[in-house]
Amino acid sequence: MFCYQCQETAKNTGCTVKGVCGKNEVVAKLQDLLIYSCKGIAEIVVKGKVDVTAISDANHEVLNSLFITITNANFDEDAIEAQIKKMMNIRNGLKNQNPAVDLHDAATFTVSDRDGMLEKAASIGVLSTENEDVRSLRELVIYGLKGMAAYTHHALNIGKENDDIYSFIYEGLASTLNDGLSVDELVALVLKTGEYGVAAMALLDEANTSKYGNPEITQVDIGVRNNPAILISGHDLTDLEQLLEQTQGTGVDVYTHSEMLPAHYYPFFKKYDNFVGNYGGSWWRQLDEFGPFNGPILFTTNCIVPPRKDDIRDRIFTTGSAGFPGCGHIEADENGKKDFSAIIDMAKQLPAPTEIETGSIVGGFAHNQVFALADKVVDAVKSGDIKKFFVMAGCDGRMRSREYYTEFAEKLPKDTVILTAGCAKYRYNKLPLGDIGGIPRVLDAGQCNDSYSLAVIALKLKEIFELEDVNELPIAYNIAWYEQKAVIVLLALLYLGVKNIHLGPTLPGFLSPNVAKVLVETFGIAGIGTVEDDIELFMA
Ligand code: SF4
Ligand code: SF3
Repeated sequence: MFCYQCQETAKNTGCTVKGVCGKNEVVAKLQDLLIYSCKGIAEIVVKGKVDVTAISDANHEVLNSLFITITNANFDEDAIEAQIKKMMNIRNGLKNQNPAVDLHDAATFTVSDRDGMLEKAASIGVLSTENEDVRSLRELVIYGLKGMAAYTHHALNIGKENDDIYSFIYEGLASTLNDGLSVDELVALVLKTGEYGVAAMALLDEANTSKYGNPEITQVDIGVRNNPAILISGHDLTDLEQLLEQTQGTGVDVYTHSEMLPAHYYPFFKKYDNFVGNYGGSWWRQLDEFGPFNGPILFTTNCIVPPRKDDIRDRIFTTGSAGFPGCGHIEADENGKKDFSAIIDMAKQLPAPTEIETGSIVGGFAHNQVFALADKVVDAVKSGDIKKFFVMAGCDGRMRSREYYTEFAEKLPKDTVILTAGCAKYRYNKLPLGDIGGIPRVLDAGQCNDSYSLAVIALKLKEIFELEDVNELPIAYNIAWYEQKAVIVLLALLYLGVKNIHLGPTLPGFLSPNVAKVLVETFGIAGIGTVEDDIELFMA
């Protein structure tokens, strides 16, 4: 196996024996082949000039397949094998209807069983692209597409689609098979991926806010009540909605975990009185925190940490693109309805959660809420009460070096405000950082996709302050990344013209020295240093 798609990749060069995430060789290879089958479908669509509005099944399953391969989303060999077979059927059907000449092997290969899949996978993985710069750029596009697919999939679950995004996903996937593209053309493709990343995040924002209302300032309880309960993790709000509907009147409470926390900020979910609060911290603490939670846990997406067999595995369920062998998986019916009764029945048999912390956290500062406070914010900037904003969005992870972000938040001057989104927030969202004239010093917009809100806020401030360039604003970007959704967030920011983004705790292992150089020279991308040096640099 070879995988270097996430921040925790072994030695920052690549996992080759087993993933640091827990992904084994079989899963890694099957995921490679799943991506390869998506590339084959894309080749047929692009070369055959297929109308994407006529192939919704392919569109949806390509999203699902890309999502399955995101770090910590799906570890289930059987589920991935079944998905490969599904994609090959879709591919063969498309090929029959849209004959095109000169198709790449990805569009024509055949395998019939697991052994054949693993044998095929060995020759089509990341390392099959020999030139390290081409490989780096191709993978940068693929990882961006994975993040884009995840966000587009959530929007789809709410019934919102954008055919231009599908067209671009096919274009991007197919381009990674094209040996005729120059490095410059691949760099342009990377930026175009960012452009569609903006479109995907805008689509999801529209889907979420049209269905669930605009996030608003909310105090979220982090303690517990004395009822049996279900913990819901991941990013999919439609799963949460269905779970809340089905738990009404059962005596079972629902708590959010990790990236599901921002659901509390939406007006829609406030009507459920069994929607209690948030339990625990970010994803990588789950093996310690799921024990005392006592009840079942539902993963709607990443990040799953492989659970011990004898301990919490029986209480873990997955749905959607997520999966883990031996855990119950809840499938949707043809109308998207999911039956969570098995989880609810299990919850009723188990004790209430054990309290691991008390108090509350505040959030809900997505674009609409911040616009409502715009006068206050602008006044604070003009008076000098707020000197600088720090966008500290992205992912959290288990590396010790991420303590940097907690320390950075603690040591920032008191006249600065952190704008956050994604699970990166857990490094500082429970610190007593105070407020500036009633504006909290940590403004949480929501999930990682709500980084879109932070970009919208920046563009609005640029307009209010009548600036030419978004980089003239007193906003610094110190972003933490882990998986591929952070890659699309980064590419989206680059597309919007944001310069001098600092990315940590390490620069991606998949950036070759030459590609890293392009990003540094063109966009001012930099890594992180020490807290003191970085604060000095940012405040200068
Ligand atoms: Fe390694 Fe990350 Fe790939 Fe897992 S997802 S195998 S940790 S690079
Ligand atoms: Fe976190 Fe996995 Fe990326 Fe949506 S839950 S941000 S790491």
